[in-house]
Amino acid sequence: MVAPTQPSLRDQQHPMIRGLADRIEATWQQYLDLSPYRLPEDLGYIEGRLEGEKLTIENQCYQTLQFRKLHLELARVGANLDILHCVLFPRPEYNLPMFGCDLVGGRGQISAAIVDLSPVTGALPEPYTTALDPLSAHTFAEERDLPGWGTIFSPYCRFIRPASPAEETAFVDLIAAYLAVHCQQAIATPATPEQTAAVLAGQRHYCEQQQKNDKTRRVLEKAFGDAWAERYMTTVLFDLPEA
Ligand code: 18B
Repeated sequence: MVAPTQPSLRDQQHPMIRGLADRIEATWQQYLDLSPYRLPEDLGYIEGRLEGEKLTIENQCYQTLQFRKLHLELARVGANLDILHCVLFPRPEYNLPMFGCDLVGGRGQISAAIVDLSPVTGALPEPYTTALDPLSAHTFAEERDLPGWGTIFSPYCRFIRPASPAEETAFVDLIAAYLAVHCQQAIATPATPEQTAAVLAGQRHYCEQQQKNDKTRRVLEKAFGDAWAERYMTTVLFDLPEA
């Protein structure tokens, strides 16, 4: 056995990304019983080049009883672009929403911070909305508009450009609160095998919409080429569950 390389990328990343990565892991550890999840051999730690700059990607994946895949990805392009991407894919026997968040920044400024719990069959369950309602009172100076493909997001989706370190901290707290609500609900939700087909169809739609994010695709295409970007988006970032 070769010892896994220690995650080191986050030590170089924007403090908001570092802080959120630590909070996500702590929240997972607090609520869930994590088992390892194997990514395709060559896709755990990746290095490429984007316009002469080094692109580094570090993936961390787990699974649990309720989740097929918990994915935390840190990426850095040279010193210019820092990314945190996190998605939780429920097993289709559990009718749970998709947790997703993305932080994108460069040159010391986070430009995009987004979090959502996106339902895949109808609306978010009532215990979710009851827990999330009080969180919507917190406002931020710069709210951003969702792109056209963002029809998958719930009314609780938040998309901002943080205006200060205080807003960065507040948004990390908000993301951690969404994640804690989700973990608590997930471990309290029984399996509903009769809804598996509907959940699968909803997750497939979610992934297909996310694959339309041209900004993500462009970064990957420029560093690794079109075919690699397509493979990465469809097998690591937003893999469609098998029917
Ligand atoms: N994403 N993001 O994860 N993306 O993965 N992301 C950008 O300031 C990457 C998710 C989302 O306005 C930008 O405009 C790369 C999840 C939305 O058109 C860049 C990876 C969600 C936008 C990247 C990555 C999500 C967005 C532009 C793989 C939500 C705005 C930054 C490591 C749950 C899109 C900016 C728009 C933006 C790149 C959302 C560069 C490479 C899970 C809505």
